[in-house]
Amino acid sequence: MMIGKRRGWEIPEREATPEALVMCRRALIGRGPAGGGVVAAALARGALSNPAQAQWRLFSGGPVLPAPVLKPLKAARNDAYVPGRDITEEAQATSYNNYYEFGLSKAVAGAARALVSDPWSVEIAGMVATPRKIGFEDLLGKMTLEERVYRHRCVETWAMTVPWVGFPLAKLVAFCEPQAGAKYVVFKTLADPKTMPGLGQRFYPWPYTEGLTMEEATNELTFISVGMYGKTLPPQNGAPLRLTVPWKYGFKSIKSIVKIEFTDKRPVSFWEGLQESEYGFWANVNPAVAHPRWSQAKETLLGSDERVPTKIWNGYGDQVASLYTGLTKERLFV
Ligand SMILES: Nc1nc2c(c(=O)[nH]1)N[C@H]1C(S)=C(S)[C@@H](COP(=O)(O)O)O[C@H]1N2
Ligand SMILES: [Mo]
Repeated sequence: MMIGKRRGWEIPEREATPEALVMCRRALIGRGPAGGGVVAAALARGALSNPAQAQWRLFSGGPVLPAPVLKPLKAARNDAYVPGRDITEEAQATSYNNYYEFGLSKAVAGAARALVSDPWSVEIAGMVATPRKIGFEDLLGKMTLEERVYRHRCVETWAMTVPWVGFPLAKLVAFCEPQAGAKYVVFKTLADPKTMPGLGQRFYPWPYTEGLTMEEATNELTFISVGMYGKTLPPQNGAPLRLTVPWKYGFKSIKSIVKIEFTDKRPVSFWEGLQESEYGFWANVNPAVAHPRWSQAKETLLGSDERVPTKIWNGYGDQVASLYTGLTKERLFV
């Protein structure tokens, strides 16, 4: 029997089947060689047992790059947000990741070192007073940083608790000066085929895209993270800036943002575009609503064997439940 702490990457497969697995299989069957040709060929050779593994092997063939130097990024902790559970060990939160642009494995940290996050700029587009680009350092200069400890819940049923450093998205929205008619904020991740091997997998609707309503985006909880554990973000966690939406499943928390667009049309998110029946636009955490492949009743805390009950809105109902009153026709969960 195993005693003591389980490392994040040792979570049993049955509890953490990659989100991508079914997508891959679908792509292989549905679109044949056009979509997953290389993977299909490897499978045909009997070299690999499943598509996710196959892709990871293909992705991980590159040279080992040096670890990035993270800068200290201290900010006062905002004590209004009490996580109610222990902070996850930094080594866990930075080594068990989802970042499909760099591979389907949880061990993408090495591959993600190829990400060039300096220099970086963010495009502000769509229904705003003045469409423009802003450099990451310039943007930081306009924001006041704080630390917030939030719970994170992935639909694959693992969870973590992280001290993020950043600023409320509401501040960035105000800086963007959206027009009165804007209803949604859309975010896009960098899509660089030279550094991101996942982009070779064309059946994925790159770039990774996510969206929130203006009400969600300006809720006090919604956060832009630029650091974690008192340092700048490591590439695998979405350097140099990523969204953190703690009451929604983790896939809404889009990494390495290069574009923020305001629109009056609801966007189609990355996972929604792949498999609408499994991943809706709203994706709010609810233990009572199962994902077709995983019950959402419980979660495993990274670094432990513990399975703990999941809370509706991931425990953030006081701040966000009111956002959804009246939306009775919408599929608010998964
Ligand atoms: N661009 C991009 N953002 C992404 C993902 C991704 O694959 N690509 N994965 C999402 C998922 S499914 C989760 S659970 C979280 C994981 O964040 P972490 O690796 O920092 O824990 O990032 C989200 N943001
Ligand atoms: Mo996730």
